[in-house]
Amino acid sequence: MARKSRKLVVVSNRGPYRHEASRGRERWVRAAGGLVAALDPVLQRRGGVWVSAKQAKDFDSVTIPAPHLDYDLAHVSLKRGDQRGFYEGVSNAVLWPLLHGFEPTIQVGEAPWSSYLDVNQQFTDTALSTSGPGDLFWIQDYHLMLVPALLRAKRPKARIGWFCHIPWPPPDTFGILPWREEILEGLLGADVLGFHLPEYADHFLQCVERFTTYPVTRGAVDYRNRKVTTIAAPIGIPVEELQALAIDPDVLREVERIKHTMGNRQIILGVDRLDYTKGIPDRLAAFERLLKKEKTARARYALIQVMVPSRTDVKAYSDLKDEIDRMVGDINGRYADTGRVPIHYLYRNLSQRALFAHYRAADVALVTPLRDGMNLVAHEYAAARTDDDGVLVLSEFAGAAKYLKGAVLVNPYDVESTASAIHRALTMRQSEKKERMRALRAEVMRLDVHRWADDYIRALEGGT
Ligand code: ADQ
Repeated sequence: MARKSRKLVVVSNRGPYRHEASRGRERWVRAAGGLVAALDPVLQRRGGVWVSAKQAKDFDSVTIPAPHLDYDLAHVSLKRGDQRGFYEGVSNAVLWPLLHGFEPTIQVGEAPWSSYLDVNQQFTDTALSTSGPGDLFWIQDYHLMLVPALLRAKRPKARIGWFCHIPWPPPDTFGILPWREEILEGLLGADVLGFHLPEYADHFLQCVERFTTYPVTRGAVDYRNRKVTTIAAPIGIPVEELQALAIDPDVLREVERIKHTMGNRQIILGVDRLDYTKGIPDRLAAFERLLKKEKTARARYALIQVMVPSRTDVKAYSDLKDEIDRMVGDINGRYADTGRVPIHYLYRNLSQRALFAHYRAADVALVTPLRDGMNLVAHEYAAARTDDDGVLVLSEFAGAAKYLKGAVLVNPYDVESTASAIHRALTMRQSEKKERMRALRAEVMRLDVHRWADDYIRALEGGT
């Protein structure tokens, strides 16, 4: 495959693959999550190197050629204390909730900021050692917001981009951070800062105006004789590859098996990384509401909730897992009949094939986060429905809601109206379903991830 001349150096906390070797056998396991789902196909097509933190079972070496990958992997080895302070203490306990606007849960005072600094420096060192002059740096997400300026200090002429996979809040929320100026200075080391929505980019620029003295004009910051541009670059999925997967004969056989297992009930599907931003308890409450108010619902509808474990060492996440377990048990206990339970609950990572069989089998997909940068499950569901069937019920607080016009939009905090929206989706006329799904699919195709990456990289290369 033809390679572009400038090497792409992607830098993110979590890498795309975990290398597992035990008893002489090697296995590469792809990480679940939106960032990897989007960037892996981009690097597979373009080549380059992906720098990420070493996971427990990864190789120690700096650059590893993985047999099935068209790009290299480079690892940063973090000390356990640094990993805990940077990842759990700052990134997960403070930055993640704050940037999503979950202010009351944030414990800023105790956060080990020095680990965040150290780890950002280590990522920078590895990125420098795996690259040469003229390469393009593309830093990902809120874990690494100081890397752009640290790279700039060593390579003043480099082209450096950063992409924010999650929302960016207004200044009143961002301003809670004691390190707000350091973070803004860190990011302003980049040439291009990308966000899913124009609204997030505007919020960022408002923060620059509020907390620094650098002038902002027409979407860009004048920063020490450089221009730092912000762009709205909505992420997508590799549509062609995923559409092909959705009509693979093995997948279609699995679709039949799933439908058969559910009897003649309509299937409602939820697919999420376990996270409090995804609104899973509120969704379960809405489903329960539906079971309660529609007398025949338990005979007609079933919910399949697939949840991939995430940040399992963090207390807020294990507490949430307990809450969800309890709710599922409670609802099933209340509404099950012998041989028929309302909620089928799968707590594990599914293969892409299995996931797509579920999308294809589902009459309704429930994507109801309380706040989400974009949400690629919404895109994947539409890509899977090459049959123009199925209805997407989508939270108005997901970035995807700004783009995916064929969805039924809901306020996930409003349990009653979410229950009504689910019911409406389940009983929608075929002609309306088709019309909505066609509109949805057209939009998902327009937002293809390869186009997202091409547009971003063009901006990063300076429009050349
Ligand atoms: P995430 O919060 O990880 O990403 P999202 O965009 O919803 O979220 O993507 C989740 C990905 O994980 C999807 O590709 C999905 O297929 C996969 N997945 C979920 N459950 C799974 C399971 N049980 N088994 C296997 N795979 C599973 C962050 C932001 C999002 C943003 C992305 C990309 O929070 O808002 O859309 O980055 O920028």
